[in-house]
Amino acid sequence: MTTQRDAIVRLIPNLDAFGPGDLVVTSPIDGTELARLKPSTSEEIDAAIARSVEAFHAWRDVPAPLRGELVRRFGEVLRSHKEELAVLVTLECGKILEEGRGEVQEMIDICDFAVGLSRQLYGLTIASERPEHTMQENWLPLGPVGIISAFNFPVAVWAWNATLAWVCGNPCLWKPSEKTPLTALACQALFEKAAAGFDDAPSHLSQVILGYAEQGNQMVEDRRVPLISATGSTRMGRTVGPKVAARFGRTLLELGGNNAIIVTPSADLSIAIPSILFGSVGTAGQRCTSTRRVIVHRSLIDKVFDTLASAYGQIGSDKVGNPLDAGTLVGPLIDEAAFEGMERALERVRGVADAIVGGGRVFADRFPHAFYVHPALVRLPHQVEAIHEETFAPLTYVIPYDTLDEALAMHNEVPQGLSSAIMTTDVREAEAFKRHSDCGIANVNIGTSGAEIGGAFGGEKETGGGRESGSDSWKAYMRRQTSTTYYGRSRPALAQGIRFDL
Ligand code: UN1
Repeated sequence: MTTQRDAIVRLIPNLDAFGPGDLVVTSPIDGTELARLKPSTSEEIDAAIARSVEAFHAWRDVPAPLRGELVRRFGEVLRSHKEELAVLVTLECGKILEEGRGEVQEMIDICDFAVGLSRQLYGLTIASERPEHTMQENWLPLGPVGIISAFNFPVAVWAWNATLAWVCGNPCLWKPSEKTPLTALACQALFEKAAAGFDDAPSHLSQVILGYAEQGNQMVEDRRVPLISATGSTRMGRTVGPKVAARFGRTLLELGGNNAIIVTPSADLSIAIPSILFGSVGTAGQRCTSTRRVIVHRSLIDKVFDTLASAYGQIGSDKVGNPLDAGTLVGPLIDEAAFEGMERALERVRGVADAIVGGGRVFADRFPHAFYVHPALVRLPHQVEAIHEETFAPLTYVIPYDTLDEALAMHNEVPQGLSSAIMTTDVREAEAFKRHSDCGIANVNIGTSGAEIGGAFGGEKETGGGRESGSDSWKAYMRRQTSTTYYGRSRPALAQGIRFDL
C-alpha cells in the first residue's frame, strides 16, 4: 500500500487536493484502495469550461509550430517519466507492465506525430472560375475539445486527442473513466510540468473533470464545447451522440468492436497463431481491437483450434497473474462486472458450443476483491446471434467456413465495424478481404489489435464512424473555411456567369 501510494504521489504531488471524496479508486490487481477522490461539482465543471474558452481565445492566435513546441516538450516529459507512468497505468487498470510501457510509448509517438503536424496543417488552393480571384481553404482552430476516455487505454487515447487538439489550436477538457482517474491526474501533472515556463501557452490548455457519466454529461450538453471525442461502449455512444447532435456540436466516436480474424487455407499458421493469441488474450481481452472471433476454413479448423487450445492451457496454468510480474501475460479483469459479463457470455453459448477451453475465475481465495480468469476459447459449429454483442474479456469464438464469400458475410454480420484481419498468402484473397471487410481497420497477416498511431484509428457502424490519431484525423479538430478573394480593380464577376447590372 505504501509503495502504491509512493508511486501515485511521485506523479501527482498534489493528490490530496483532489480528495477526500466518494470516488473510490481501487486497483484491479488485488482490490486495494488507491485513493478517494472528489467528483467535480457542476459549478466546477462550468468554471472549467469558461476557463477553457478563455484559453482558446489566446491559444488560437499562437502560431501552430509554436503550439507544436509545447507538445514536443510534453513528449520529452513523457520520455523521462515513462516507467513511472507505465507502473501507474498497470496499478490502476491492470494491464501487464509491458503493455503499460507500450501505452506510454504510444503517447510519445503521437506527440512526435503532432509536432510534425504542427507545420503541416495544410489547406488547399482552388482554381477560381472568375478572373482575378483566388480561392483557398483554411483550417482554423475549433474551440474547447471535450474528451471522454475509457479505462482500458487510460492515457494513450487521451493523448491521441489532446496532442492533436493542442497543435490545432484548441484547449482540452478531459473526463476520464471513473475507474482510472489517477492516471488522468498524473498526465495532467506531467502536462503542467511541460507547460511551466512556456510563456506562449495560456493557463488551462488541459483540465481534468473527475466523476461519472453525470459529470461527462454536463460537458456533452454544453454548447461552449464544439467537439466531444468519446471512447467507450456503444451504449455510451448512443447517449452522447444524439445529445451533441441536438445542439449541433460535433462528435468523434470510438465505440465497441467485434473484431474477427479470417484464417484461409493458404495461411501461414506460424504467423496466424501468435497473432490470434495476442489479439485474444493480450490486455486480458480488454482492447476495443481485441480478437473476438476467429473464422477458420473448415480444412484447418481442427488444427487451428487444437493448437490454440494447447496454448490456452499453458496460459491458463502459468501466465495469468499479477501484471507487475515480468512473466505474466494476462492480468486481471477491471472489475466484478467484467467477470460477470464474461460468465454470462459463456453461458449463452454453452448449449451450442462444440468445445469450450478455459474460462472461470482463478485466485479467488487469494484475491477475493480481484477478478482473474482463464482466457476462454469457444468452438462453435456456426456463428450465432449471441456473439453479435461485444464482451470485454478474454473470450474468443472459433467458427468454421467453407467459402471466402461465406466467411466475409459472417465477418460483416455483426453490428460493430472496428478492426479485422485475414491470414492468407494468396494475394487475391487478401485484396478481396480489404475491399469487402466493412471495418475501419483491415489487416493482412497482422492481428486485429496493436495499431500504429500513424494511421487513422476508428471504425464504422456501431463503432461510431470517428477517426482519431494519424493520417488526416486532425481535420476533426479544426473548422474548415473556404475563402475567395478578388484582387482586380473593376467590378468583380459573379459566379455561375450571372449578370446583375444595376
Ligand atoms: C482501445 O482499445 O481503445 O490498436 C485502443 C490498438 C491500440 C489502441 C487500442 N493501439 O490495439
